[in-house]
Amino acid sequence: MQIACNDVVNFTWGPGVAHELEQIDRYSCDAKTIQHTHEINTTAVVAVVFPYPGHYYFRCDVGSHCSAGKQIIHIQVADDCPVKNGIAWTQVFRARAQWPTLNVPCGTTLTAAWNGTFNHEVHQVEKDDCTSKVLKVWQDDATAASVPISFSKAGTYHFRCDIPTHCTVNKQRLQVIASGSSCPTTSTRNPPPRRNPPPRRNPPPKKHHRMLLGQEQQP
Ligand SMILES: [Cu+2]
Repeated sequence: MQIACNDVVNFTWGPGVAHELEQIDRYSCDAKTIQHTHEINTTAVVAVVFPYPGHYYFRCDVGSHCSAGKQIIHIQVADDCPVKNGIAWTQVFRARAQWPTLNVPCGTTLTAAWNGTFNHEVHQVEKDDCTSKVLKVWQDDATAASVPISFSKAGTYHFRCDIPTHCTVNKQRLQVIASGSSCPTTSTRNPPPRRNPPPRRNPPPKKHHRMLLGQEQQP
């Protein structure tokens, strides 16, 4: 399915058989779940707005609904966004749509922006929910804002608006996964090999030696 940037897709089912909606990392019934978009329910209308170009995959994880029932979908979002890398809480007000998890390459800067009737916030939080601990306040209560958020390291990041009901009712939360070859590989990058200094008859005074070491560690 091909859609334009900022289009809203409504996933609907019921009443009757229970389904759920999970965003997955590739088009396969064995793929990894990256977001529980909607928990199991017999009736649902799940609106999802797509503010960032790329490929998105969803499936129903109930029984054999994916494998036998073919309840799996690939959504391609065109690169025609009015604001490049822009994400606006105002978009999720439409149809009370929620955002899918955005997969971005390291080095991406997303700009959370709004300007209008309602105040919003951008809080970076511990988990993809409405209650977990706030780790960083990018923007507090404001009618207008333009907040660039850069993703320089690989990882999973969670954001939400903490204005009452904006997360719980209006789905103002966002999960971003930064990955790819442009991510710094801090855990595997070894420091340059250090040669042993040649033996010295008279070592320099200790204070001086420490200063040299300090300079050596500068990048
Ligand atoms: Cu809000």
